[in-house]
Amino acid sequence: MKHQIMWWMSRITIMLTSLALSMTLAAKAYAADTIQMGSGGNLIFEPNELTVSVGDTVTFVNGELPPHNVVFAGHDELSHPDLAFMSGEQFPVTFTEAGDFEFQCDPHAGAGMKGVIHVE
Ligand SMILES: [Cu+2]
Repeated sequence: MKHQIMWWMSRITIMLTSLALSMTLAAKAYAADTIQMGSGGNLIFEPNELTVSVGDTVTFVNGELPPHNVVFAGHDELSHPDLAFMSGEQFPVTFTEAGDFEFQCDPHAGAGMKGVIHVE
C-alpha cells in the first residue's frame, strides 16, 4: 500500500513538472512573437520594436482602446487594414524576406501608434 502511494506521488510529480515546463516554453514562444495593440491604457504597440527571423510569424493581438489596424508601409501583402473592434482579435503576419518593416495603426498613427519589425 505504501509503495503504491509513493508510485502515484512520483507519477504526479513527473506529470506536473512536465506540464509546468511545457507551459513555460509555450508562454515564452507566445510572448516573443506577439504584439499587443493598445496596452496599459495607451495608444501603442507593445512592444513597438521586434526582431524575428525569416519565416517567423508575428501575431498582432487587439488590446485596449480599439479600433486598431496594422498597415505596413509599402507592403499591402503584410497589412491588415480592416479595423479590429473586439478585444482579443488577432492578425498573424508571416515574414518571408529580410528587412526592416515599419507599421502603424491608421486611426492612431498621429498619436504615435507605430512600430517596426526587423526580419533577419
Ligand atoms: Cu490603434
